[in-house]
Amino acid sequence: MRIDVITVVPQLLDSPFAHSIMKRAQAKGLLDVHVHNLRDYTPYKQAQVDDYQFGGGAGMVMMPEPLAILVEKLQEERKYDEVIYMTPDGKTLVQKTANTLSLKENLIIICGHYKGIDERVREHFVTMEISIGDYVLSGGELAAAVLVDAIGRLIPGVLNDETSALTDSHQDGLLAPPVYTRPADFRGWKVPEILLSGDPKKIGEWRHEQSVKRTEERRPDLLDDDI
Ligand code: 6GU
Repeated sequence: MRIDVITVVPQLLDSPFAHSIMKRAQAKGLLDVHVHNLRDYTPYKQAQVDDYQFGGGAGMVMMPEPLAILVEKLQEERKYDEVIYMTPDGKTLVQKTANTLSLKENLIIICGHYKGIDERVREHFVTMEISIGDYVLSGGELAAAVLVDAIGRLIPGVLNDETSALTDSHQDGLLAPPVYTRPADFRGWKVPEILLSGDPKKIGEWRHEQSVKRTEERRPDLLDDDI
């Protein structure tokens, strides 16, 4: 999968894709992330990419032309499945969306900054608008990093048995069960006996019970959703 991220602050995305699972996904050739500095594509003087909003009001708006130039250039090079705009007024990201997007070939992700992007770009280029939760970030970059990570780790072949996504919280609509490692007795705090039993069926049942219990206690809303 190829992901093209468009931003006015590319430095914010230097680290998130350079380590751990995102690094491995790229090293394996399964994920190809390209971060573009929008300022390299503006036709305006002094690398200008934003301007005052019509009608007045505080905050700058990202101009349509640099975005149109870059998105169209990319679209001439290959076909994109989605042009995603990261915005707090988008649809809240959930695991199901990450699962669906992980099966795509090519994605463009636009990070908004300032007051956001000119509405005409949303109307004519953007196909999907995603938020990562009901709070406001200074820009879409950190949200884009979250989205790329959530998608990237699900690309077939990225995770192995050790890091399998199948047992993640949310993957089956439930929170993950508690996990333990050595020592079996730490300061008198003991690991649940059943996990030491060596009985995979019993352990599986216990984990499922724990998942349901945890979800009921912490996120009862998840049990009402039919996902
Ligand atoms: Cl996608 N962008 C910004 N700026 N703030 C957010 C967000 C996105 N998702 C939640 N808050």
